[in-house]
Amino acid sequence: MGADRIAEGGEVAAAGAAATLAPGELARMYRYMLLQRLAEERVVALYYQGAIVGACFTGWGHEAIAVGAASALGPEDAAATLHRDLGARLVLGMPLRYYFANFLGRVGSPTRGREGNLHIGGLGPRILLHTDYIGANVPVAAGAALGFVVRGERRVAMALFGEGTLATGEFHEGANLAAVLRLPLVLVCWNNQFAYSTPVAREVAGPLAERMAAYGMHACAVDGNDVLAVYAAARAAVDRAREGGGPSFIECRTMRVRGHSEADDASYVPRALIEEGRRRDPVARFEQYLLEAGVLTAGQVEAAREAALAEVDEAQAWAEASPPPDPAELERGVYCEGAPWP
Ligand SMILES: Cc1ncc(C[n+]2csc(CCOP(=O)(O)OP(=O)(O)O)c2C)c(N)n1
Repeated sequence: MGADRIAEGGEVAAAGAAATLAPGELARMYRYMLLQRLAEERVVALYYQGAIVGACFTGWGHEAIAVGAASALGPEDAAATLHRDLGARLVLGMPLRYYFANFLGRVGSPTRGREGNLHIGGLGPRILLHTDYIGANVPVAAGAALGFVVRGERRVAMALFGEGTLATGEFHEGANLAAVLRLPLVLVCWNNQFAYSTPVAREVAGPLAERMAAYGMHACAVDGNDVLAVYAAARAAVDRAREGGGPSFIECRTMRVRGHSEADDASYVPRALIEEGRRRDPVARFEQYLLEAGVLTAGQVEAAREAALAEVDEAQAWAEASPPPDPAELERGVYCEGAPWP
């Protein structure tokens, strides 16, 4: 099966997507991209103030991928997200309050303040538990897709992950199983050029989409900084999966414009690459598109930004009002409480 390629930049697909989306849906995608950006800017500021108890990761520059991909899912579909996918979780219904409570280590988070990072579970049926072990969220999502098929549900599972995932054994097992069983699975890869400090050419030989087409699944590459291109590719893949057409792989090309975490200055990345990535900022690009296409006025853009900032303020204040965990609770939830069997 040859790679079902979308032209570099995904302009044609993006234009098609824009035509099918109502202005309200475009504005909704913009709102989630703004929320991810502003919430992460706030958490980075809190990190440098010493208020964050763990490591600080962001999906800065990945907003188009997280929001574009998740927006293509139906109301019953599920996704296995990772550390650059805050926007996807928000689209799928995670309250922003949980994001702040988890980073601030407060009991209001689903981890009850015992995880100062992004490993938040218990977020309802649409968001699969964050699997920190790189590669492992692909077989988890493939298993969810298999469960949907076995139960006769017309649901689709999605996994989002970095290109570093393609160098793991778990990725191969999950992708292969999905291709062989033609599972309703959509693999969304954010190729941000580096897996921590390893450049993509040292992780995977050859174009990613060609490799994935050889697994026996549909594969394409899109501009990951263009939310409409990501949405168009994801929407086609979700529709195909739901109709029994099997799994798809979407390479979303982008650039990691910060370190792996805030503890990393990314000194191993050529500055020109980072600067070029920042020039292609997905939030600014979508904002410009919405203005030029007459979807939003400058006043509406400003209002959207103020509303998103107010949501961020509210979520942070809610988390700060939540107490830190009681040390007596340390072992709660670690081991099985009560007998799970009769
Ligand atoms: C199996 C495994 N090895 C190492 C790590 C530590 N680790 C977390 S993220 C990461 C880099 C992953 O690269 P990529 O998926 O390309 O995403 P990036 O974080 O570079 O954007 C590493 C090595 C891990 N979580 N799991």
